[in-house]
Amino acid sequence: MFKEIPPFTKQEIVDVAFKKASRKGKNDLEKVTMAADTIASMLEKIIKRYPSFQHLDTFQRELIDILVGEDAVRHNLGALQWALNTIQKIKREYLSKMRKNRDLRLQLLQQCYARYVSVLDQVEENLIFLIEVRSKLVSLPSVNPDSFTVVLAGLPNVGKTSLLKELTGSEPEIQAYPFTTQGINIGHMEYHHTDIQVVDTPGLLDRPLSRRNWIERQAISALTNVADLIVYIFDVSETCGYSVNQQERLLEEIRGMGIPLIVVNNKCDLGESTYSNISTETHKGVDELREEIEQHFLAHAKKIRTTLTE
Ligand SMILES: Nc1nc2c(ncn2[C@@H]2O[C@H](COP(=O)(O)OP(=O)(O)O)[C@@H](O)[C@H]2O)c(=O)[nH]1
Ligand SMILES: [Mg+2]
Repeated sequence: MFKEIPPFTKQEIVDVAFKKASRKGKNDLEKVTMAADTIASMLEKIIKRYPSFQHLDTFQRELIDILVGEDAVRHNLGALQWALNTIQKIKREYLSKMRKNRDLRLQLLQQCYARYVSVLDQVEENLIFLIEVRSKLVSLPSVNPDSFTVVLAGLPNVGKTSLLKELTGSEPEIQAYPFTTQGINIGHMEYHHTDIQVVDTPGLLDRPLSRRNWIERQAISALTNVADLIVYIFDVSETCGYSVNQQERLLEEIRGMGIPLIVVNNKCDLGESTYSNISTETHKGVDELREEIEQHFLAHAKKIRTTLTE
């Protein structure tokens, strides 16, 4: 959807518009008209192809707001709309001048072109900003807002990615998440033909929140807003490189988010704990975990049905 936004720079617009006018405009009046209309239609394409925020799902909308700010996008699109209107006004002004002063037509044409360029100069920065926004939007992950969403959490190397593969039986689809270098991994579990989305978030729910900057906190908040269930993974064998104590502290933070939570101990082939024990290596406990997730899904689906029939 965001790919359809044309990444026009000021120079491109100038080149295309004047080339077209000089090739196709049969006289100076036509050239003034053609250049203006080409500029206007290129600006309009950018404005129109930006999706309106109300039509985006809340996850994407939140990400855009964190990344670039909804107001900033609106403001920059507004500048393009101003340029479009101003160019059309200049066009009408010069067409009328040219009709009155036949002898000065060539001079007026040059003056008019210079004014078009000067308007575009004034929105050059806005065009650059919008191209940057576009490139960020194109790489946004698409989490289906209608699916039940399970988010995996736990310190690095406890086995989140391994568990995602176990639960969803496939290589996860890695999508860019602009707040981490590693992206997020998304897999799908099916339950009676209904999609359950499992999301692994390297670099996000694997470190204490207290050490996060504002942007990262926002990114985590966007993610936890779509989470219907969190599976927190422990590694009491500590082969992940973190102590049980550190893992308990992160668990407490995640518990504080108030999202339904399942806690498991992975790598039980190396060490068992009082939490439900699983091992992605020996597959122990994985089916039971899948069933527990399905129970949460059913309870959630039931809740949705009761709210719908209320
Ligand atoms: N012994 C053992 N090793 C595991 C198990 N699950 C994962 N690992 C290993 O732990 C390491 C980290 O796993 P990974 O899934 O990448 O962890 P993540 O960083 O939380 O995504 C890898 O070397 C895995 O092979 C398990 O159940 N038992
Ligand atoms: Mg991983």
